[in-house]
Amino acid sequence: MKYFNEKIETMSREQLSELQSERLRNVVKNVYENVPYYKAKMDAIGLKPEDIHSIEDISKLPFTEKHDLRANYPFGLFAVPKKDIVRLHASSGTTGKLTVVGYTKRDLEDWSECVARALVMAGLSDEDIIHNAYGYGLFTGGLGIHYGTEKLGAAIVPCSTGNTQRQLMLMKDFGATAICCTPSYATYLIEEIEKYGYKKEDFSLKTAILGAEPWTEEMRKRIEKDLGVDTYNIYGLSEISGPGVAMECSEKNGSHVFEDFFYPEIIDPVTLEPVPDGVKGELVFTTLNKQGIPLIRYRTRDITSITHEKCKCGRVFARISRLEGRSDDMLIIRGVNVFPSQIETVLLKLGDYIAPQYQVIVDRVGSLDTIEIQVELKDEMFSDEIKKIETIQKQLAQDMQSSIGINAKITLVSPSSLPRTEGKAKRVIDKRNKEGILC
Ligand code: DLL
Repeated sequence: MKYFNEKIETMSREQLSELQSERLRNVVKNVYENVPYYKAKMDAIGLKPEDIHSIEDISKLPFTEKHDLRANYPFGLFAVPKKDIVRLHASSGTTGKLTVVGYTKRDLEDWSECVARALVMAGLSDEDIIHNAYGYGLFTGGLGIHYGTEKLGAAIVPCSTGNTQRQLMLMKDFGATAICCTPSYATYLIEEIEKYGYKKEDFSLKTAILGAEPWTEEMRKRIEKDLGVDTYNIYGLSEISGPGVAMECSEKNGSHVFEDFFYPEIIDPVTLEPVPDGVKGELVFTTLNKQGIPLIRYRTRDITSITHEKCKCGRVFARISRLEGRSDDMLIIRGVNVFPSQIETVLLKLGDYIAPQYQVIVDRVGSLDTIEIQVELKDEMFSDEIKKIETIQKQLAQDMQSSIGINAKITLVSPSSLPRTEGKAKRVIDKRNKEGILC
């Protein structure tokens, strides 16, 4: 099976553009008439729904931000009567109120369609058994993958998070052919496989669908080798739907955005102007078919670039590059901008010696920022002579300086000593902020 929905996924750019224009006109009219927040925002700039003729007019529309969702907590941005909402999800973030999203029956169908398309992009079909270790609950990961799998007709094992030993047993006994989880949970599973005396050959896994947090190509290589799977990057966010807003195809050269449902733009986060293809900026989405909570030009804070070049897989949809991180996760260390994913890239180049487990601690001493990177040694290195360990430490400090330009203290810690996670990893502790930014 090459496509889940060949007609849509391989339509021409012109047809797609027409569909987007028609849907944009509808969504703008809908929010103007049904969401007082949008009416007020459009009235304030003298914009009427009739001013939006085609998708090219999108830049006339105002942006929506996370704080707008919070300010309208819980249901203020919903565009349908409460009786039409059949599911609610929410994400917590690090501070403040929850961001709440509501779905109608059709929204859930569209979302499942996106996830089913995504699974097919990863080479899966109704023959597969999919072990789902994304959390079930208010987080969209678990239920999003669940219903997409059922839509595809594959079998879902709804494990959610927790009890890793039991998960391994089920994965082996049920012969799961694919796993869905965060990349950090995948690295944890690899450790646990060894710990419980299994070998990767005991499992039938061939594919891992990883996302919900930034991860690097170096991490991909590591997971593919140690788990013996082919990995695919899945992207999404609850405000827009959940997992399956964008997905990597077999070309693994960026992730296709399901543009018939979500219109992507990349803007300069300072000027708010669109940037050309290939240039990094902030990803912005307009939902084109959502009923529950349609969002206009939602600023995701995720930093990426986009290309509209035709992909060899035959899909029409534009591709976004691997996400470096969120603009709010960017650390500024003595004036140098650093994403945790850049640190990961440098660390994993010495992957023969260190495990893919690390934590970054940022602090301020006097008026100077300090950064400490704690990283675990591999088991076999731990008993090694001090001199060798010192060499690794020195090498990492030098690499951080030459690749990222930061003067970091490297602390090599013993295997399995850093906290593990079943969901999104908390890589950074920023002690400069009272509460600490966990990203
Ligand atoms: O993380 C939805 C999801 C579930 C995606 C399962 C993929 C798999 P939220 O909790 O709302 O939703 O968090 C959304 O997570 O804005 C990104 O910053 C980050 N994120 C999601 N996928 C990726 C990815 C889910 N593949 C936020 N790479 C987004 C990097 C990702 N960051």
